[in-house]
Amino acid sequence: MERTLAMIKPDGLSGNHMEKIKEVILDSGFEIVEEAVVQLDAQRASLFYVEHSSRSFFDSLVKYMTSGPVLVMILERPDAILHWRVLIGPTDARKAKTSHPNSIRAMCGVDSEKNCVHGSDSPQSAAREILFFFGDVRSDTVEHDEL
Ligand code: YYY
Ligand code: MG
Repeated sequence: MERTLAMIKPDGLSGNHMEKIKEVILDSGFEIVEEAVVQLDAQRASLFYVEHSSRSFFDSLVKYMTSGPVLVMILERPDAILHWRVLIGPTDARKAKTSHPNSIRAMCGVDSEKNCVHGSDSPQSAAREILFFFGDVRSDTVEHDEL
């Protein structure tokens, strides 16, 4: 089993795409282990995307990510990280609409900034991003073993 961090970004929530996205998630064999609605402030959004802090789009990205609440989820299934990345499609939603028409970003994204959803891109970023939003989440088995 593997876990990844998925997020429905502000335009995804305000555009009422949540139900459809959750349907895709469950139909694709993921379990939603944890979920939370979070309002990011500029400091938290900047920290989440710190690897992009020198990019020209950064200020605009932070503004977008703080424009409304997001839904963060821990998703679990075999090969969760890669599987979720494939489902969401390319970063630029305009490109997704032509090259990956069945992807989530094609379905509900707008462009390379307002792309509706996020997914961790590696085991390292999944661990970091799950910790970022949910703290030290452990499986029931681990907790049981520690008793
Ligand atoms: O992982 P992914 O979200 O597909 O793309 P990244 O290259 O990691 O960029 C993170 C985030 O930054 C992207 O989801 C939107 C924003 N962004 C942007 O606003 N403009 C770009 N040209 C590239 C990325
Ligand atoms: Mg990325």
